[in-house]
Amino acid sequence: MNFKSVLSLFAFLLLGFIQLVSAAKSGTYNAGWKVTNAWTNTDSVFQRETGISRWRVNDGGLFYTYEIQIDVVEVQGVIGGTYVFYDSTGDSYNLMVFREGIHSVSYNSADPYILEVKIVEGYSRFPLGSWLTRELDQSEKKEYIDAIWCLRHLPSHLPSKEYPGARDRWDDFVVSHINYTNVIHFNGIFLPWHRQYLHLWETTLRKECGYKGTVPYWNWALDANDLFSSPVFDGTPDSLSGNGVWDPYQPRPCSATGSCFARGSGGGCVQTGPFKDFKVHMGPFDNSLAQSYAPIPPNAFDYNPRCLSRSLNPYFISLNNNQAVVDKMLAADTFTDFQTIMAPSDPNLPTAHGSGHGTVGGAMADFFASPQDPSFMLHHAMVDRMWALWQDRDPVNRRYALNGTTIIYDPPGAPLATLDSPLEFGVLAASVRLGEAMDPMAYEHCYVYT
Ligand SMILES: [Cu+2]
Repeated sequence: MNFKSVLSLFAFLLLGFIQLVSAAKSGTYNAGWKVTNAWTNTDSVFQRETGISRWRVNDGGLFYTYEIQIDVVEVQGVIGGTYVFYDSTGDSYNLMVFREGIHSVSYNSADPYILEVKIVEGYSRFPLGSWLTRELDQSEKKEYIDAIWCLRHLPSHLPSKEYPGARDRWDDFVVSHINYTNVIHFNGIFLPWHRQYLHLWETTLRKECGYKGTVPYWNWALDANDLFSSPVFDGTPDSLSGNGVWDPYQPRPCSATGSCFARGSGGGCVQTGPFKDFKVHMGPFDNSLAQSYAPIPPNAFDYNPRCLSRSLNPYFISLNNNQAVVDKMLAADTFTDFQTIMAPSDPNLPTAHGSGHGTVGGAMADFFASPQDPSFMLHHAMVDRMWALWQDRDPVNRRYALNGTTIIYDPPGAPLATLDSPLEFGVLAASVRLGEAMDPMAYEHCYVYT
């Protein structure tokens, strides 16, 4: 054994040792932390189970800030975990942990005494630009924006002869969505397919772009009354760019079956924010091509580079994505009632999902190629969040609740969606069973929403 291999054996043993002692256990633990400014050690059992060795709290007037020393990097084998702190009023505060060291969590509370700590294995998806719960800070927003730009600079995995429009890794996601549009919307496949798709996007950002965070979600309800001030679309460097410039000739938006709505406020190219020079490569598609049993549109993957267009449209968001709609959706008794508000099989009904696309307009309203807009994944993270929160309210009855078919608009006689229906993603990943995308904490999934 030479010196180098002795060294690597030593490193291996050391690594094994660190992993052995550094796994905290998922679960809920009594804390009973008094509000004190002095560093206070936890007892040895608490420390072993949670990885938290000491804490203190600063009373900052408006906010209390807990500083917590965490000596774990793993929660049951997954790198990263979410710690949820419950105060004595029942409010909770989340902390996502990727690294050992001192972490801080700030909040305002009528009674900041921490009663319990819950540890959840895996990642938490946080909102972008929400100030009500925890929001991404400036550097985290920049990390997400940089990570998705990174996909633009990685080569496509598709053959350029058959897919001339697929110029980079981002486009691989666009191609997958175009390919399956007629079998993954307005049906029983919709929610699980897009959950798995988000997961593939998130893991690709991590594996190929070194991204450490999660896909943020766009909390529409916070923007429903003032879309133009949305931190997601206000055009600042931390946003996902702003509105498109005014195009007087932009037609009114219409559904696939011909219902038309008020036009948006832009229609032209996005000229502000981090995506002002962003190019979309495929489409545009006529939404009427989305039909039951229809083939993929002709020349679907042709290269047609142009600017990112948008047409922010307050009409949709104010009606169908406001807090009352969110509350009603979460209070739905049955999956059918939930889907009636989120995404029923009839494309002419007002829906939260469709209205999110209509609110952004332009490329985001292109039924086939909407993942070309950087806000697509944030909108779908919110759709997924609504579904996950609704499921969590009654997991026994709702975790595997399904309805609908495997064909767009659920035409009579179409095969029903079941837990064994395959979800296909083309070049992005091998297919999975639909049942593998029903639980955010099972199979490949491991995340919670704030
Ligand atoms: Cu979609």
